[in-house]
Amino acid sequence: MKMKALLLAVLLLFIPSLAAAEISVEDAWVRMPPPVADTAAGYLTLKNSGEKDVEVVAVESSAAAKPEFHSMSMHDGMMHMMKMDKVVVPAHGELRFETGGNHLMLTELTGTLNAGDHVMMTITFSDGSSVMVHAEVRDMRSQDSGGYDDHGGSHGEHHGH
Ligand SMILES: [Cu+2]
Repeated sequence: MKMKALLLAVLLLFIPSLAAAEISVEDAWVRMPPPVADTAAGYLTLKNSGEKDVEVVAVESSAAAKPEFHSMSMHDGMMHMMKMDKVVVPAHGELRFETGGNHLMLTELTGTLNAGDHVMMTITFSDGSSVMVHAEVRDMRSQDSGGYDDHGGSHGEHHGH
């Protein structure tokens, strides 16, 4: 038994650390979409405590057929969003998806999302490891400032201040 334990300990020294072990997920939530919408925006921060950049290759969720990471940019005074081709969490750094900026887009929702629901997502990295994310659905209608916002045009009436 002792030999086995020793062997295992030696083997573990040579296993490269998986991306999933280096990544932590914080502040994950989804904006409650209006009832007729088939998309919802999600936000989260990915933190990388490792020595290497970590690339996200896939995101999956039972709540949406096609979750995507979107970037926001300003062109000619208009906000545009695009699917991100590369999603990289820098070594000893973080990647934020937050309101008014880059975001997670749950497209082709599979059902309705209500405040307090939990959306489960799986984020997979280029080494094949993955993390589970629980994002709570929040009703932000009373807090929307009415400024430009991801999908501002598609999320119903604004209750401005
Ligand atoms: Cu988007």
